[in-house]
Amino acid sequence: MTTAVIAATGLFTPEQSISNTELVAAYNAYAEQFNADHAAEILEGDVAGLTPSSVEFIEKASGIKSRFVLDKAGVLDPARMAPNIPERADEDLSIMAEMAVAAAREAIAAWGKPVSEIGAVLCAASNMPRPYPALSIEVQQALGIDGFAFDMNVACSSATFGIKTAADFIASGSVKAVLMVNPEVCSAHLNFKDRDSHFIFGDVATAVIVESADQAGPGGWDILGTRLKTVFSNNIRNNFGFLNNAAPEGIGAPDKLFIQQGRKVFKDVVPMVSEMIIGHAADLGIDPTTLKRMWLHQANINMNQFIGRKVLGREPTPEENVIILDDYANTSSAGSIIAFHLRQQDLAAGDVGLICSFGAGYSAGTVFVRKRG
Ligand code: CO8
Repeated sequence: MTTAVIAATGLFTPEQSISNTELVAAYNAYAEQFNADHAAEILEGDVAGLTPSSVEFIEKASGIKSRFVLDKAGVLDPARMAPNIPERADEDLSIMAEMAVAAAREAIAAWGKPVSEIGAVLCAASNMPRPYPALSIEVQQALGIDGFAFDMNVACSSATFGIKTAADFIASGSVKAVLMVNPEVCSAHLNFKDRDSHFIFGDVATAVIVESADQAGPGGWDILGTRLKTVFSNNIRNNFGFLNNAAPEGIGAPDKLFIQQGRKVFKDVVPMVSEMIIGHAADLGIDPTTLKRMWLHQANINMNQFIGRKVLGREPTPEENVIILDDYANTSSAGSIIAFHLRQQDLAAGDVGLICSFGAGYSAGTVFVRKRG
């Protein structure tokens, strides 16, 4: 069986960002206006008044301080509370393909090989802009890649599912190299009018090149093992879809955006992921306490610290358990890949680390990697 290597990664970060202070000011202005507009109904008890959001709560509950977005003005406009991302003509590169291509170009440059060596493109992300043509095929075309492409969606776990799919293609001999991209425009699916979740997500794109070990040059990371798990749950859900057009209630209800029972997610997912990591490590003959680095999904700092402690059996150092969600917020599938992309250069050949995702579905993926010489 041919083993696979993570040969290169790339990252696209939007230029605009929103601090917690800016986000909370916009939400509170919206809430104040809502309460003024509904003063009589609120007094009668027919409508629930909105309570202000707070910077202190957001930072303590999530660890998030800031998030990158495609459109700051729309999100911070209390009369809009959503990004304004103009639709593009069908002939033009779509915004998500543009983000993915930018991340992919960085990965391809780092890889240093021609795109003719790539046999497949996977677009693995939480939300696709349309059912068809597949976004991955648009990216494939924009980069001039032959072969085939398809989209896959496993919410926040999409990237690890994509890496495993790529590694399995390589193991079976289908292709020699795969480009996987993770464009995430989470701001377009987040309900900025919902105090409980308005702070959670940001926009970004990542790219990963997975290549056959028998042709890979020096550098990169050997994939030692991949494991996936899914367990159905309604605790994170988004009902947006083409059937909304056919339903009497139509598009635009709050459940057509991201909704979650955050506490339940926390309680269900932390033990599931900790056990999965420890079990997978044991099956690979890896002592998890010796892991040099963990690049976990970036949803919530308390969640990551809990999982880190469970896996390492002690308090991990900030170097061991990488946190980038303070700057990026939750970027769904891209989070663990941003962490991996930004915080790996200092490790030595032979060091073993873990890329791990978890999220809606529920879904979780573990990818153990060893730095190559
Ligand atoms: N400001 C001030 N107070 C607040 C706020 C706020 N913004 N929000 C809530 N509060 C209050 C609540 O009202 C509550 O008050 P009280 O005790 O008086 O009732 C109190 O704070 C505590 O509220 P919670 O119990 O909700 O707070 P938590 O400590 O549980 O923290 C979190 C909330 C941060 C959401 C936390 O539960 C969490 O992070 N959970 C895990 C979430 C997670 O990982 N979800 C995965 C989502 S990722 C995914 O897979 C989806 C993919 C789709 C991506 C694209 C979509 C955009």
